[in-house]
Amino acid sequence: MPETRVGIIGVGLMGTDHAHRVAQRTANATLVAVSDVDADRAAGLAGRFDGVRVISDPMALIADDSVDAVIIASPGFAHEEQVMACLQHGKYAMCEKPLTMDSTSALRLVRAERAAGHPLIQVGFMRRFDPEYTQMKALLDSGEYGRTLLLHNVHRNLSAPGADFRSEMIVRDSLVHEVDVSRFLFGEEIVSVRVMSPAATSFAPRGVADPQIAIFRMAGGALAITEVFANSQVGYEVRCEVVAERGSITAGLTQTGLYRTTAAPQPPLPGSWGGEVPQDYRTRFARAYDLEIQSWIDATRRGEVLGPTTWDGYAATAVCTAGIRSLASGQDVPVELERLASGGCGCPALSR
Ligand code: ISE
Repeated sequence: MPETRVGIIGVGLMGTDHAHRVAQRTANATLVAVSDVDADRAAGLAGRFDGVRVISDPMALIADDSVDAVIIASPGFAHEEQVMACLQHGKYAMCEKPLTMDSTSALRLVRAERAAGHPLIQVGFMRRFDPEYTQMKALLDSGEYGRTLLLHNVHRNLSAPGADFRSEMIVRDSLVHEVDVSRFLFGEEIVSVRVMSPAATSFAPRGVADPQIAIFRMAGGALAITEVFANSQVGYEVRCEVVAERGSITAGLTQTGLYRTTAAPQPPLPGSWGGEVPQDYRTRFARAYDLEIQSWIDATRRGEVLGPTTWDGYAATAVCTAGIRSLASGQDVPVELERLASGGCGCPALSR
């Protein structure tokens, strides 16, 4: 079987990272085309590889006969139209989160995929592919830890990607990962959400609620608590601790790469120990992204979608839509999920 020919839409930080991944370390895949609103950026990236074309119109890239499968790494507001086009052309796609900007548009995609009768879309919740999160899920599912009671998540970024990264974006673009982690680990939907904001850091733009604390109530009654902090100034820190009846499991403790030194640069104490904090998600989750894209290619070649589905993308978006309302009101907000009959696109409500 020939290699799967991949086109990438949006070659900012994540799309560029995926381009290198597909071109250099994904088996059975070839990067053939890229598209970006910034034509120079697309051309500069394409020039780094042999045989990669720039197709400036993303719709033309999706329709192109030389493209078998598409990675959508454009901004969230462009996703609905681009995912819809992939469905219309019968192309497999890996769409970065958030699936869309609100639950109504995400539901349109779930319905369109089901109407097409065949699952085609995976959503880019890469934490599900991180070896520690995978192991945590397997341990919880083994039953040996008893019922899961609580989840504590920490999600810190060095600094927000831009001044337009407002309070709602922190929910929709950052917290959405822990929404998916909570659904994935518990294997349940989130029924209500409260998002609170302590006094904001002076490093956030005026009026931006940063950090935030989110509390999700799971369908079975458990709670998941997340600190999400866009401008922590330190680096990219993502940890998850799950508390069950017979023990706890933690992912993301940075215990590798520790140094002991008499000359630690910061703080300048003689004799200290520590380690490096990754500066962003591309480093912290490098392995998870590799496994995610390889798994997506492998599944695509078998004619399947194995990772997070449009339903997962829709459910996460619905929680974020409720979370944004809660941020404004300070109240618990129920999550409204459409009751769809299972089947149709063949995706279970909760995948993997
Ligand atoms: C970014 O878009 C990501 O998806 C990262 O994983 C997340 O940590 C970050 O906060 C988002 O801005």
